[in-house]
Amino acid sequence: MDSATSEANPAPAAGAEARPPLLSTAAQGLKIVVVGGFGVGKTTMVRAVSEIRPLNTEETMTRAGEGVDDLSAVRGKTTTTIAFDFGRISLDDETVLYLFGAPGQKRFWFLWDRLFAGTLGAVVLVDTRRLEDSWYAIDRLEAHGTPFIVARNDFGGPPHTTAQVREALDLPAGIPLLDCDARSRESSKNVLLALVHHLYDLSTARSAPEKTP
Ligand SMILES: Nc1nc2c(ncn2[C@@H]2O[C@H](COP(=O)(O)OP(=O)(O)OP(=O)(O)O)[C@@H](O)[C@H]2O)c(=O)[nH]1
Ligand SMILES: [Mg+2]
Repeated sequence: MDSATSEANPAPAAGAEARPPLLSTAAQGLKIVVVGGFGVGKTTMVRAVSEIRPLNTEETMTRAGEGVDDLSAVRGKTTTTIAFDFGRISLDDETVLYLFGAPGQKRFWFLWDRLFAGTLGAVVLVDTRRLEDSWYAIDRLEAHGTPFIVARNDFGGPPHTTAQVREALDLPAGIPLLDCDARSRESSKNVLLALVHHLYDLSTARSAPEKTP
């Protein structure tokens, strides 16, 4: 990696305003993390949906990473996240999501536990060509008790059925699994909406009065 931190943040996604102020009606801010293995599209997703210019801590990958980083499935990838990505999206007049994209390389995984502090929910991005790369993310979230959903990012991998992906990830039936294209604002926003609905369902189930036998 180069020693200089990249400050070349790209412009917000097409359709996003340059820097809209936070709505005065915004009543709840939810911290959400996007996790998953190396190069599954975490930074891409935060960039695609953020309505503010996203903060990215990207470094150029150099030959120093040879033999350490497995680039076989991410040919053409030239940068990697070394700390985290940050973005913001207003889902409606009241709900604002603060998005944190985790670094995917193993040597930065020690940062994850800090990143999970105060997190209400997570998106686990997976690439079906290498599902095993996202096992660690699921393990950590389960250990933290952080609710999550899984989004299958479309890299043109093998056409696994949903059941096959669930089995490979050992995913309980109650955890939503959906398809997405992290490069698309609309598709990524749908993933975040699915997560918020999942969080809402979980909190409704928790607050429902227990049935007496
Ligand atoms: N075909 C395809 N390519 C994608 C998709 N999402 C991201 N990419 C590409 O995949 C590469 C990796 O994306 P990143 O967003 O850097 O992945 P990351 O998970 O943040 O990577 P690390 O931070 O290094 O772990 C980039 O070149 C993206 O343009 C997708 O849905 N389909
Ligand atoms: Mg990244």
